[in-house]
Amino acid sequence: MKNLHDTLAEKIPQWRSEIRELLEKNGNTVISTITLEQLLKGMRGVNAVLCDTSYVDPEEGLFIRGLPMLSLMERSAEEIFFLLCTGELPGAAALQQLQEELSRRAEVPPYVWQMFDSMPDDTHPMVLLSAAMLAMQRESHFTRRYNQGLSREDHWEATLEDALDIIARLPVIAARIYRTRLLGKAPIASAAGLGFADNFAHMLGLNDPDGTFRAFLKQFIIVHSDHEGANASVLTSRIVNSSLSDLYYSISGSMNSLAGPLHGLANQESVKFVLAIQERFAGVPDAAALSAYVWDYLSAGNVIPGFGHAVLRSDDPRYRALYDFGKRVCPENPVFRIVELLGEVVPPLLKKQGKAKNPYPNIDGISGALLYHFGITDLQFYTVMFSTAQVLGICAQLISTRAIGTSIFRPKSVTTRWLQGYVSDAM
Ligand code: HAX
Repeated sequence: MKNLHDTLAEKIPQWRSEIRELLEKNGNTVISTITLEQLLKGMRGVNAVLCDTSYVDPEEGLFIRGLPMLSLMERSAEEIFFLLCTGELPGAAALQQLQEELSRRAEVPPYVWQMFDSMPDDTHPMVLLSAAMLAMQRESHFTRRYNQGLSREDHWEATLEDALDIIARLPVIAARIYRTRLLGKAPIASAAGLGFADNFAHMLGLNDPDGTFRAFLKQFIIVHSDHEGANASVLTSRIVNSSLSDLYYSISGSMNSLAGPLHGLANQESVKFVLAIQERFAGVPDAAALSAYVWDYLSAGNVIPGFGHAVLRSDDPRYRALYDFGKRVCPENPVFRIVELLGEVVPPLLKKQGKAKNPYPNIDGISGALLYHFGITDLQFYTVMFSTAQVLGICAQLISTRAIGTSIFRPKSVTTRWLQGYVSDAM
C-alpha cells in the first residue's frame, strides 16, 4: 500500500530534479513581462507563481492535477486532497489510512474554546477561525523540528504533519463556531469513521433526514478546494510560508485575505444582495424590474457580488455544478430563483456597462444561496465554509512548495517617480 506520505516521498525527488533541470538549463528564459497597467492593477495575467495542484483555464475553468473539476464531483474530500498533493487518486487502503489519520488528529486544543468564550459576541466568524488557526501555532511540528535543526530536505515532511492536523481540526472548529457562537447551542462531537465531509455535516447538526445536505457539502468542498496558486488568499499563504513561517501562520493569513468582499466574503455579500432584492420586491421580481434594480445599483458605483472573475472569461464550472444541484433540490426556493434570475439579467448589464472583463456569475454567486436553502441563515458563516474546504488546496500547495524548496518571495517595488522617469525615457 502506498500511503500519502510514501507516495509523496517517491515523487518528490523527481519534482526536485525537474525544477533543478529547468533552472539550470533555462534560468534566463523570459516567461512573462509586465506592463505599467498590470503593475497598478493587481498584476493580472503576469506569470509569477508556480502551482502544479490546479490550473484555471480562462474558458474551461478549473482543472485539478489536469483533470476537469466536473469529472471529480463524486470523489471524497480525502481523495481530492490526495490527488492535489500527489497527482494521483489513492487506492482503497491508502484512502482508508488517510481517513483514519484525520480522525485520529481531530482533537482541538481546549485553549481555542477558551479564547472563543472570551471574544465579543459580534466577532465575525472569520476572525474566530483565523484567530483559532494562529492560536494553534504552538502545535506546529514544522516549527518545533525547525528549532531542533530540521534539514531543508525534510521541510515537506514536517509540513505534511501540520497539514494533516489542520485539515482534521478545521471542520471541528468551523462547526463549533456555527453551533455555539451563531446558534447558541451545544457543540456536537466529531464522529470517527465518517470521513471529512460527512463528519463536518454531522457536527453542523442541520436537519438532514434524506442526506441531501451531506451530498451538497461533498460537492461544496470539491468546488472550493483549490483554484491555482495566485488568487489573493492562496498567494497570501504562499508568501507567508515562503519565509518558513509554518502552516498555522500561513493559513491564518490566507483566511484574512479570503475574508474580503471582493474574494471569499462575496458569498455572504451575494446572499445579502439577494435578500435585499427579495425584501424590496416582496418576493421574486420579474426580469424587467430586476434589471432596472441592478442597473441602478451598478450605476451607483457598486460591484455586483458573485459576478466577474480575474482569470475566468467564460461560465464558471464551479457555479454550474452548484447551480445544477440547486435546480434539482430547490428550484422553487425564492432565494435560488432570484439567483437564477440574476444569472440571466446581470451579464447583459455588466456588458452594457463595459467595465467587467467577465460578466458571468462566479462560485460565490450561488454557494451562499444553497447554504441558505439548507437552513444556514447566518450569512457571516459562509466564508468559514469556503475556508474549511479551501484548506485542502492550500495545504497541498504548501507541501509541494516546501518539497521543492521555493525561495522567499521578494519582488522589487518601484516608486511613482521611477515609473514617471521610466515612461518618459521610453518615449
Ligand atoms: N460588478 C461591477 N463591476 C465589476 C464587477 C462586478 N461584479 N466585476 C468587475 N467589475 C469592474 C471592476 O470593479 C473594475 O472596475 P474599475 O476599473 O472601475 O476598477 C472593472 O470592472 C474591471 O475589472 P475586471 O478586470 O473585470 O475584474 P478584476 O480582475 O479587477 O476583479 C473581481 C475581479 C472578482 C474582484 C471582480 O469581478 C469583482 O469585484 N466581482 C464582485 C465580487 C466577487 O464576486 N468576488 C468573488 C470572485 C471569485 C472569488 O475570488 N471567490 O473567492
